[in-house]
Amino acid sequence: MPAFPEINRIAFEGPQSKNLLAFRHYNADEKVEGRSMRDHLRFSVVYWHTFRGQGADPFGPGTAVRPWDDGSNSVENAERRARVAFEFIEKLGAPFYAFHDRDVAPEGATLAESNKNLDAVVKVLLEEQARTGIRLLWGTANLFSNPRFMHGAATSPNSEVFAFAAAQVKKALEVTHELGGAGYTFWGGREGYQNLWNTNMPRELDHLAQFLHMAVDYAKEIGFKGQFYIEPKPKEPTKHQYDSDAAACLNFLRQYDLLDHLKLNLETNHATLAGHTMQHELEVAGSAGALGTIDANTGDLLLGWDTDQFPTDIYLTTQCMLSILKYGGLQTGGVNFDAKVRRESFEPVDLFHAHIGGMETFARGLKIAAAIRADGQLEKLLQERYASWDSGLGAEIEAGKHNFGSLEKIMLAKGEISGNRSGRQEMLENLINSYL
Ligand code: XLS
Ligand code: NI
Ligand code: NI
Repeated sequence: MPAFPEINRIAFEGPQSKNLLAFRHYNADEKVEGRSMRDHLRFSVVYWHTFRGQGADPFGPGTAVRPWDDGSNSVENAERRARVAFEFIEKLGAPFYAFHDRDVAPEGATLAESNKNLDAVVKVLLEEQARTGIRLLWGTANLFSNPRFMHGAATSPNSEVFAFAAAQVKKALEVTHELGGAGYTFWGGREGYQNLWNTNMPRELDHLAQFLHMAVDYAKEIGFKGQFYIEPKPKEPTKHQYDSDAAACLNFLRQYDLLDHLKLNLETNHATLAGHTMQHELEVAGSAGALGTIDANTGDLLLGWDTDQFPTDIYLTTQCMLSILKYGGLQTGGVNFDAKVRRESFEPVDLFHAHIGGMETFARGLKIAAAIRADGQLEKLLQERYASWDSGLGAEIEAGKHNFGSLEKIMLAKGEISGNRSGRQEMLENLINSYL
């Protein structure tokens, strides 16, 4: 029996449509800059929010109505839920999904039992992938919910916790490989500290790096060729997470010789929690050649935590897509909706409205970004701003033909610079608005 009997495959009906269960802008086959929107955006649905989120908050229990879910921790319930997940993703028309090991299958009393539960559900996932053609964007292991991870996983002061986490990631990698996953993500849920008086930071960082190297080695061993990602987030649940932002992650990866093996999975709400914009994070990752994939959501700037709302702001998605296109587009990565419906949107159909909104907002961002690029005015103005580096003194400096002594000589002779140009910030902001 279908879980969403009254909903058909969400169709592209064009900008004139008034149907709120249709796409007006996301037309999967339409080409933008020579690539289909499907391939540019590589939309992905997350299992944890969409199929496990109940809408609970610190002040009250979940509100979500999910008739297919009996609320039990049985493998049977998990298998049924997996079929429903694929019905949803197929009707939505998203080509990918992502999950944590413990989202899809219940944790058992022992590691062996947990692995067995996971294998049972993975069988269903394999069948559903084959039936629908939907693929796994990335897998990951939940190393933060179970109380054993209270002090962290790879950064726990308890070496047995490190070992348990290693065993769990080993299995998650095998499963991701079996499902043909395009990637594997590490989000350091509790890899940080609550209190520096009880924390040996350098030792914890060494352990985290060792852990990631073990993962890279094991991927090689089993022939998993998917892309590894590290997902920055500054805090929550810990007071400080080591992977706090793109720059901190890059520094860590470089220090521990991991830069060749991991790219970044950037999430909008994590960027804002870190005091940055998503555009900033994309530029930091992109300029280092480490822009891998994005967790598409948005926070509420009036609230101080990770609200993980669906993106609805076209200005934001335009910025995202401009940076993504600039750095060569998404390859192994995708636009992964790490987002949840709010507690008051408790009906199954709200899951469709939420995802349709996110997809539409990104589709518009993509088209606007492509229009900005095609027009070329922004690029031209940017080039002009740096024109002093294109010839004469600037070109000589870039070519390494100068030192402090030679530059001092030039400036002593000139006495003062010839003058600066306006940054034209308001004009550029107006220019961007003219495309929206
Ligand atoms: C939590 C993170 C998490 C990761 C996957 O804030 O966004 O959901 O994406 O572990
Ligand atoms: Ni995320
Ligand atoms: Ni998040």
